[in-house]
Amino acid sequence: MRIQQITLRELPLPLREPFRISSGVVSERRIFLLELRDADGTVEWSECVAGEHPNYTSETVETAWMAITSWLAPRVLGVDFASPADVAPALDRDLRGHSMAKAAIEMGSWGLTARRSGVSLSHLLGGTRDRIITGISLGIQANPDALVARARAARADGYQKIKLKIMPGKDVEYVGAVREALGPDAHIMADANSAYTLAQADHLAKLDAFDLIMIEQPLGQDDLVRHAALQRRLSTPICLDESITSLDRAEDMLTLGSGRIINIKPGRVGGFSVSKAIHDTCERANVPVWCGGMLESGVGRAYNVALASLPNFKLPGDLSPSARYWERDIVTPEWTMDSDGMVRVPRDKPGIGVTVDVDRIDNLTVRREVIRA
Ligand code: OSB
Ligand code: MG
Repeated sequence: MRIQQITLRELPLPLREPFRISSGVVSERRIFLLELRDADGTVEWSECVAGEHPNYTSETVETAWMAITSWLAPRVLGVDFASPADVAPALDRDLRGHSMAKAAIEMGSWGLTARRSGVSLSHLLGGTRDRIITGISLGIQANPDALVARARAARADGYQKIKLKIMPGKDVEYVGAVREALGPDAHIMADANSAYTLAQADHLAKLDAFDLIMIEQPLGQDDLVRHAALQRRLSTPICLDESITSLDRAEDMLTLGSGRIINIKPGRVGGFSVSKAIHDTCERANVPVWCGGMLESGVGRAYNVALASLPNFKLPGDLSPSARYWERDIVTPEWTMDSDGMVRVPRDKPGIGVTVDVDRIDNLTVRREVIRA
C-alpha cells in the first residue's frame, strides 16, 4: 500500500435529536472524512471522530485537521507500507497525542488495504462474527418520564442494551425509573462521562440496586487509581472508556482492578492496531470488551462494525443503525438493524462494505483540503 493523496472534508450533519452527555450537548455533528487514494488508483474513505468541543477528549475537529495536514499525512504519503500494521508506529514516533487524528489515517490504511485486496475489512482484521449485537446510547433527558419513554421505544425496536447517560442530579431517580418501567430482564447500563468524584462513592453505590450490566467511566477522564478504589465499593462492574487511551492503560486497568470491562473506541486509542492489541490482552485476561461509538456517520460506523466482529467483542456495541442518528446517512446502503437487535457485518463486500454517496457529500462539504505525496 502506498497512499498518494489524502482529501480531507468537513460536512455538517444534523442529528435527529440533540445528544446530551454530562459534559456537553451536540445537535449537529461536524462530520470529518478522509478520502485516501492509493498509488494504484484504489480509493477508500475513513472518518475522524474528533468532537466539536474538547469535552470528551482534548481533541476537536480543528486540532485533528491541523494534526493531519501538518504532521500526520506527510508521514504516510508516498511511503510504501508492507502492512497497515506498520502505519501506527510511523504515526506515533515522537508525536504525542492526537489519537483521533492518527486513527483516521491508520484505520483508513486498513480500509484501503482491504479494498485493494478485494476482502472485507472484517476479514482483514480477523473478525469472526456475521452480526453484531446492538445497543443504544440515550442522552440525558429533561426528566425521568422522557427517559422512560425513550427507553421503552428502544426496547420495542429490539436494542439489546440500553445505555443511559447520567450526571449528578440526573442519576439514581432516572435509572430507577427505567429499571422499574422495563422490568428485571432488560439489559441496562449507565455512562457518566467522568461526572463524579470518589467522594461520591456512597451515592454511586445506590446504583447497585438496579442490577446494571455496568457503569461506564464514573470518575476522572485519565484516572485509574480512584476507579480501582471505587470498584472495590461497587458490586456493579465498572467499564472504562475515556481512561483507556493505549494498550498500557488497558494493562494498568487489569493490574489495578480499575474496572472489569473496556469500551474500545478505535479513534480514542489511535486506531485498529492498538484496538486489536487491547482486544487480545483482554481476551487472555477474560475481560469482555465492546465497541463504543462517537455519533459517527455511516463511514465511521463501517469501521466500528468491522472491529466489533472480533471474537472478544462479547457485549452489545453502541452501533445503532443510521436512522437512529440521521434523517439520511451519507452511505449506501444505510446501516440497519434486524428486529432482534443485530447489525449485519458486510463480510461479502470488499473494503468498508458501504459506498459513500459522493454527489451528496459534495453538496454538503463546507471545507476541503487535498494533500499529495
Ligand atoms: O461516552 O460513549 C460515550 C458520544 C459522544 C461522546 C462520548 C460518548 C458517546 C456515546 C454515543 O455514548 C454512542 C453512539 O455513537 O451511539
Ligand atoms: Mg462513554
